[in-house]
Amino acid sequence: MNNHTHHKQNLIDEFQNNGFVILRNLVDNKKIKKLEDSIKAQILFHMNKHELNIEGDIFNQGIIQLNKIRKDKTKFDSVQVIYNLIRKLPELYNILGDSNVMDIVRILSRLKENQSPYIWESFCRIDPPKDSSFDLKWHQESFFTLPNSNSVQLWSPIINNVSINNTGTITLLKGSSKLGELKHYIIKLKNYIHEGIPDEEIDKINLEEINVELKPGDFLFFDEHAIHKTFHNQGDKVRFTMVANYSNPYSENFKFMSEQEVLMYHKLRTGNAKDKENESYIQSFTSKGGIKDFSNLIN
Ligand SMILES: O=C(O)CCC(=O)C(=O)O
Ligand SMILES: [Fe+2]
Repeated sequence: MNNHTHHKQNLIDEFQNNGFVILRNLVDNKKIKKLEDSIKAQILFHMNKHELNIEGDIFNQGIIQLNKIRKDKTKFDSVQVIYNLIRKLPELYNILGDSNVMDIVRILSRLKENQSPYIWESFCRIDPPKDSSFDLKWHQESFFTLPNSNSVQLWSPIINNVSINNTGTITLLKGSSKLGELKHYIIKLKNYIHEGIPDEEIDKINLEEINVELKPGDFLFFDEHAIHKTFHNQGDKVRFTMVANYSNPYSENFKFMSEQEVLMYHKLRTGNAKDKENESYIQSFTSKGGIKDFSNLIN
């Protein structure tokens, strides 16, 4: 393994004690550069579409300008399109399936050498500066993934380094994975609703907050019970981060469920699922998903 003098047992111990591990320079820079180039081509294409000036800092200025246009709902939303395209890029899959990444995930998930994890979800977040639209509250990933899949979460920047002051970053409560799963609630934010742990509960826990600083090539892996949130980007560059969830299909209670079934399962077990005011929010998921009856289409 590259520069990782990390012995297998040390890595497991660190992961168990802290709830996360950081591996620096885990993936070959050429692979990262290929993904960046592929993203750059998309940004250029969309800047051209909106007749924006395409000189200078394409990654940052391009996204910042396209994000401004996005606020005008009458205009074509290029950021949304770029976002959806990036998550399906072969260059992204190439990194998420990289053999060094797989080695680490296998160790942390206790998979055997011939067993592979299942990628529950993967995407690349794009967080432009000073835009709080999609800020997340404290949460654990076990409330968003396949139940009983003992998953490991990957979080890693591309293009720009991430730190609390420059781009905002992910913050974890050290040792929080040992607490097991905490109750989540449907939390309504200004622009956005998501399931999370109320701040008052976090104050009671009183664990050290770790703000991770990473550069492209560095990878954070955390336990599905590690409590985390991302801090708002107060800087002047865009935060680009790869996010993936590796679940373990060899765990005892593993049961495959569709995306909609999983969303529903978690929403229904939130602490305030039964509140009248959350009824329509939950209903909006039921109507889209669930097990559909196609019997009327047969014969
Ligand atoms: O980057 C983000 O804002 C999302 C981070 C997160 O919650 C995760 O990767 O699990
Ligand atoms: Fe998360």
